[in-house]
Amino acid sequence: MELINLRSDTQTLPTQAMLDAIASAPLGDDTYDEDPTVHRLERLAADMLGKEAALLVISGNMANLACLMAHAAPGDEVIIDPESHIFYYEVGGLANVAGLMPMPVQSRGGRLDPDDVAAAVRPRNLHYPVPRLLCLENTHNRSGGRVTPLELHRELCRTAHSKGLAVHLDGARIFNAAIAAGVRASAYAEDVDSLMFCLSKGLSCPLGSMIVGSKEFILKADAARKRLGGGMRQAGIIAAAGIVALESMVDRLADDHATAQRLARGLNEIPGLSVEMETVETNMVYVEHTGTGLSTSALLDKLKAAGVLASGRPPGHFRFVTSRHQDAAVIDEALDRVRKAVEA
Ligand code: TLP
Repeated sequence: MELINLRSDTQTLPTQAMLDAIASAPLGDDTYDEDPTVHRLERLAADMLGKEAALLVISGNMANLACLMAHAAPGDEVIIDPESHIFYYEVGGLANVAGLMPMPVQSRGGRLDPDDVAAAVRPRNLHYPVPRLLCLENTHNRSGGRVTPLELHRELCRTAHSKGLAVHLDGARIFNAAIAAGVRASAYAEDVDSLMFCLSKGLSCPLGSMIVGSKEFILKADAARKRLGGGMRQAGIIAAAGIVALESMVDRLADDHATAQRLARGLNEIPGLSVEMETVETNMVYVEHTGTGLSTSALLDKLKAAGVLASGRPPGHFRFVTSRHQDAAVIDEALDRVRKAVEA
């Protein structure tokens, strides 16, 4: 029995077109700024997002960290949602590598309230760290891949800028957000000072993330990347797959949203499981399983034994993420296996 892997879109494998592009990419030393394939990818990414410049980074985690370091100095304050990936899942790099002070502001359904953000920016006072940055995340992972509508996003940026803060957007899945919102990804990039997105999630690259911003900002992010040990040499082998992703894998993300809907509807028909349909806006499905009476880890073990992989979100929840590896037939097979596992 082949496992159906719905743990994350980070688990996607490169396409044949990517492997072919990797094999034939012209290469050079990127630290000398001489890799032509990296140049092509960085130009393409900057143009697609409507920014002056772009930088290829090895991971989303490093890209976020390099942006934090480029925006703020140790001791500065960052307004950030405690449910954001940067706060929750990046090993505290914000504090222990960038040396920044988090000022947590809770989002609801992945959406920050501009009034909460404004209230969190304290006036200058000898006792306070200097607030420098607002971090946003779209789509928002821990709320189930939810989308911040463009109008709200713009208002948050206006609020931050009016208080003298820069804005960084963790747009690991910005193309999912843009497709769901029915706008171009560049509309979300327009008002932020930096945006990072991942080539390695639904876009299916084996690795790589992009930072986009002004030329001046990208120079600072480049220095931060180097300081973090992320300077690369013949990085064109990564960039070649990234070019294929940006040229041919973006529009198909809509298919992953459709399969997530199909999956969510089917899960709601399985006794003991429930999905709030309004939270399923992109390719993630957060499932409440308290009705099964099982702990999250016990349920995950059962699902695995039945041939389906999920990620735990205890207490009482697990997560499925759809990708190009699951069409409607695979989703139906997954639902069948989940039903049998839960009923057993
Ligand atoms: N998210 C992963 C895990 O780390 C949780 C996943 O499976 O969803 N920003 C956001 C919003 C992300 O979801 C992720 C990865 C990252 C940044 C980090 O990207 P990588 O894994 O490339 O460092």
